[in-house]
Amino acid sequence: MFFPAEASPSKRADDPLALDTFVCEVVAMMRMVTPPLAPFVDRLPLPSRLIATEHDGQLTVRIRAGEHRFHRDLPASSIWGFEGTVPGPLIEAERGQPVTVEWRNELEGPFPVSDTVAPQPTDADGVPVQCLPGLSGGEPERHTAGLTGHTVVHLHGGLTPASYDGWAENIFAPGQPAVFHYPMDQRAALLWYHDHVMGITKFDVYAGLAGLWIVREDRERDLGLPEGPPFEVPLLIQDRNFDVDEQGRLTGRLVHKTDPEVMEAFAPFTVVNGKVWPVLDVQPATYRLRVLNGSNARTYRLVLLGDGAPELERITQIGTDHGLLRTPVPVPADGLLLASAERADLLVDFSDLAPGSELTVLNTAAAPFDGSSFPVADAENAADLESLLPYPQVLRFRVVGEAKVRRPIPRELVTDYELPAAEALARARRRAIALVEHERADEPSMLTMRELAVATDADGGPRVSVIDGGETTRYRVVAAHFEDMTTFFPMLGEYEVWQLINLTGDTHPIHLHLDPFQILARHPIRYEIPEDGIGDRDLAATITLGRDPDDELDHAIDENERGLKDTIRVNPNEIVEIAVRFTTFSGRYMYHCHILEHEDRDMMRPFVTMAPELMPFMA
Ligand SMILES: [Cu+2]
Repeated sequence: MFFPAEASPSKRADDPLALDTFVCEVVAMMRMVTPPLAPFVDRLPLPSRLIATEHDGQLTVRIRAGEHRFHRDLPASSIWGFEGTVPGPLIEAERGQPVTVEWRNELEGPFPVSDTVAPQPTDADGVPVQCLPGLSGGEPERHTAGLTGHTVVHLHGGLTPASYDGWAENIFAPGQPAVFHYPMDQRAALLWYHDHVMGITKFDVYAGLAGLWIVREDRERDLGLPEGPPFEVPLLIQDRNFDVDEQGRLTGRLVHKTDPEVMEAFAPFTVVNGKVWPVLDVQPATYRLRVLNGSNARTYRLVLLGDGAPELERITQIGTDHGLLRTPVPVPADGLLLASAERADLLVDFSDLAPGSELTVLNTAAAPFDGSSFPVADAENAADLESLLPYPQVLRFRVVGEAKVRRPIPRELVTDYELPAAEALARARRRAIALVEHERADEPSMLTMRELAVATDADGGPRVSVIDGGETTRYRVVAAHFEDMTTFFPMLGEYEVWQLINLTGDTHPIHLHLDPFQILARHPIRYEIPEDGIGDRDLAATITLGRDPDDELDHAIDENERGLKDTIRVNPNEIVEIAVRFTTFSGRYMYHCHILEHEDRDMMRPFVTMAPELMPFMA
């Protein structure tokens, strides 16, 4: 039985009103604990493989409408997908061997997702509407229904020339040709490709426009790491919701639902490689799992349980966003955190397990995610409606067969990166970006980035003051919205330090296009924003380095974050410092929050990478 922590009967017994509320909550929970779909009955599907070297590096991927069954007991859903499938094909490339993809847009309407804003955040029983299927009284948004299939493809994690990076405004209507060249001059890693259209990425990705892309190289083969089936398994994790008919039966139609209090869509059903709560038969052996969180907004904290007890020690993490870590690391003690767009390369040891053994992956992360922890020992009780986590189930492994193949895990994986030297950082250009939520009357908040520049005494207007011990730095806002003037012109080959200052209550996964970066620090902060301190362009705030006494987050850097990252979680009450260096391509790129509802509502900004020789000619 899952009781929400605050609904314990003992707290309420002497207060009849509270007892009423408690009974309601229990009734609501009872309704929720039996999922409307049976978990762990569908086999985990594996995406079809498209191996670039088998096609001389020349690929054609059709982008088209299709039908997809998310669960054996659901009717087929209409989707938009690469090759008409969910997820799209798994593209496999070799380091140093360029790949050309003709992204052939053959989309046709109608748009396959019902988008709605429910009129109330909870239903009559007090259940948050985002935990429930159906439109919850919301009207289908007509502008979304009218989408006709404009798209542009971004290869997330790709070191791609700007012309082929999928700039959000350079879009292709159905029938318009898009041939993109990917040099693949980059480390082996799990990348992913997805739609990136300005303002509607949240709908197009939700409709199905996402797929995995693996870059391979001999260095990994030399380490004896599993490659391909059956021992290497890609896992694309997303959350989805579906409509219901008048009898309350699930229809299979995809629903993107937000509500007046939560502008992100957190859907109740977890889908892995396109199936709700699937099961994978595994041999007693070591498996390599290539995991991506491809959800719009949901963060997962993945926990592995056998017989109800955590078995995280079976998992060794060997890689992150841009490939292998220097050495293998255990996953964090309370589970593997993956915010939207983060990846993990995992070795999981099933070799000592008897046939018939089962291990279950659960999610313990609340939504919206704010960095809060959840005890791993309590993972079976993670279901919590208020946390928009009605069903923690993700995936089950079932052991079959007798063969035992345990692979030794190399103690050293790679040596091709290290933290930049202190002297390079000391002379590095520093940039500061505040993440703010601008509340608006009668419409959803705008999540924005405020690019900051050090203010001089002559500058008027509001200020952002950052107090570090006895030293105060004062900033002014130089850019607020996506279409504002570009202010970041990093020079190729030179390190910069970017400070991401979170002045909101949520964790934001911040993604930089092009080269990977490394995390340097997470500094706890406390801050004050005066009333009306967040205007359309302005920002006034006083930020003090040091922990707020009420702040329960540890602001630690996890071991698995010390690799080459392209997406980093910036928690509430913290400044994340990253070392950024662009190395290859000059051009206009973007950085943004990877919560798609945030990215589409202005949490995105451009930067232009510059060849140093051209700088003298910049006006
Ligand atoms: Cu965000």
